[in-house]
Amino acid sequence: MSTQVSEEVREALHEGRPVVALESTIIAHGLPRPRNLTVGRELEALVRDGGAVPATIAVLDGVARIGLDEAGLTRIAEDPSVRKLGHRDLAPALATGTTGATTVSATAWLADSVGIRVFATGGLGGVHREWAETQDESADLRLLAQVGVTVVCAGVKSILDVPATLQRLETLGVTVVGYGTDRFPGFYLSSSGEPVDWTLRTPEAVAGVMRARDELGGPRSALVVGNPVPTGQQLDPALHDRVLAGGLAAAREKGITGQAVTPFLLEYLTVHTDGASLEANLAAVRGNVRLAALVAAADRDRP
Ligand code: PSU
Ligand code: MN
Repeated sequence: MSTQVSEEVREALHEGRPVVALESTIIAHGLPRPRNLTVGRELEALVRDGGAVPATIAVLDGVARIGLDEAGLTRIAEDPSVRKLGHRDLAPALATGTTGATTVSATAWLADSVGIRVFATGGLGGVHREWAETQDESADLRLLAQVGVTVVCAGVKSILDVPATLQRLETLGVTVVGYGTDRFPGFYLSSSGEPVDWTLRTPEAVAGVMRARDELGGPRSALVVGNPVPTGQQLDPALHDRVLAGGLAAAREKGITGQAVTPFLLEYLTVHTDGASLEANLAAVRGNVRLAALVAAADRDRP
């Protein structure tokens, strides 16, 4: 079969225990080696600490795996030939026996297809700042308009055009809430400065929205929970703006396009902030994974 759910995840789903999906592109293409493998393991441990079962998702030799074992996770982290797979890449990857890491769009799709309701990541893809020239908008957005998962994220990556991305999410009918904030988080920064229409303050409140959506029925779309990185752990906003401007200019100069843009900018920021952006990124992801586990547990506890 082209999709394989690990035994642990399958049993948890069957017994109605909480499961949290984790994406693998952040491991393969979003974080530097060898730290990425440590982080991959740490994120799974954080899900377990929160009382849920982690389901890291990737494609290994043409098989979509929901729940990776240690060997699978190591391969995704260490093998430089691992491809980056968006949702549209899944069928060709499966048909050709390819190994690849899944982005938010591919992970959300696969998670949803096996009944996983909660997913944690760092920051969503979105509308790129050069959209008028390149029409580069992450496939994450449109896919999130089609699956019923709850995505806990620290907003969208601040390398993007945040207001345009929020506008697209509105157009696509994707529900966006702030967790403990009335501002949309700014990934490396606690706030993007942009407002959100709804604020929720507890995992139970998020689970309540999930339940209300289930009861409403109608077209499926994701619930985006914007969970800010704690202000004490955010990247210095002035440093962020300065280095990001340099990174965008470098990407333009080098003619970096398509799937390569996001990994290029993430790495540029890590190098040119002496690793400070990486620490902020990790703090954001850890917070999201912890919250996702609590939300998944609250969702399972519902009356
Ligand atoms: N969040 C992170 N690091 C990442 C990503 C998200 O903290 O590397 C990845 C996600 O997999 C997301 C992808 O789906 O970047 C977006 O890439 P693109 O802009 O090419 O769609
Ligand atoms: Mn893109």
